[in-house]
Amino acid sequence: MSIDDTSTLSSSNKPREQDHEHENALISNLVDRYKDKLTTFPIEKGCVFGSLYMYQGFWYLSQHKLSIETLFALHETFIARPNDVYVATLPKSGTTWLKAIVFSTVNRSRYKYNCLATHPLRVSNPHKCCPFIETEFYESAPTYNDTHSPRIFGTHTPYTSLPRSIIDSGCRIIYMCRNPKDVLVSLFHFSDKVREQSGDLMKINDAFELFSKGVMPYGPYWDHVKEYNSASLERPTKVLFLTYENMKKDTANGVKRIAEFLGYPFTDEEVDQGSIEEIVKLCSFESLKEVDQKGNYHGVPNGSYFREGKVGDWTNHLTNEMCMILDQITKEKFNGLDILC
Ligand code: PAP
Repeated sequence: MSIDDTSTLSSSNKPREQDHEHENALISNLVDRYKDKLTTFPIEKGCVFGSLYMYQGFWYLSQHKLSIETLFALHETFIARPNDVYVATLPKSGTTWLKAIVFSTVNRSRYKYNCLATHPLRVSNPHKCCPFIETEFYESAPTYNDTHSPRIFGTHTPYTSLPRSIIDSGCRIIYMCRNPKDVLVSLFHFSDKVREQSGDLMKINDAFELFSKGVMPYGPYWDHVKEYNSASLERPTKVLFLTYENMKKDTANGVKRIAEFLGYPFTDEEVDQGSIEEIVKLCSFESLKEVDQKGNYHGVPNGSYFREGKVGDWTNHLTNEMCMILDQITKEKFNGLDILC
């Protein structure tokens, strides 16, 4: 299958039966390989797909594609290339949006805007355009990374636990963080969507309790954000630190910064032709949500990745007490750091 065949890609948004079987076989194999190692790790009830295990200070799912087992396997096998680009986030911090922006910015001369209808982001979820390092591991079908350079990957893995070659080969990493209260609310709704079929819905109080203890996939929230923030201060040409809130405030400026950081600055001619605005529009919440209606991504129900897409929706879901507690934790953990706007 050619990765540029958009008709095939469009249908590949829906996972095929044989893909599931292939993935399940690989997951079982890894679970079996690392099961003894896991017995020594702290374990907690998770809020999305089952239990979480603590490794190197962070919580991971198990028996899943984005899991502790996959991380171990990546540590053994993953080889980064110096020109790779990594989009790093905590879940629900704007991963899908950032992937879309990076993909369309880097590939803007490959996919011309006069062919917008066939642009990969008009037929596929951004997760399909920029696979997670963890899911790439399971892919049986080709991805854009097989034919495009630079390769663009997503990852939720904390900075210190990234496969060593990502740091050593000097790859560029773009990190986006989001206000913890919006992350909690977004995660809560996402987990409800995923749990809907089983009827095992979670209460916001329970989600809050877990989140404030740091228990979420790849959490604690504060430690994850702090690690990437400090890496961006130590290695500013290699790690760019962005916030969801600033991106919302001025998306065009964010796109410009990303392009410059990655070494793909917009020319004056491109700016005059409205190239930046085209990318902002192509990656807008409305545009990505419309494409998402056409199929689901890896079995997650339609619409799960595109709910409100706003700053401050926490005001509609969290009690005053919850907000005060989260604000206090954030103040203590981010003490003296210029992280959230
Ligand atoms: P993931 O980590 O599971 O991939 P991620 O994309 O990080 O999820 O987060 C989803 C959030 O980003 C959703 O937030 P909400 O629940 O508060 O609505 C989603 O709406 C938001 N989002 C997705 N695409 C965009 C976009 N283009 N612009 C702004 N927000 C977006």
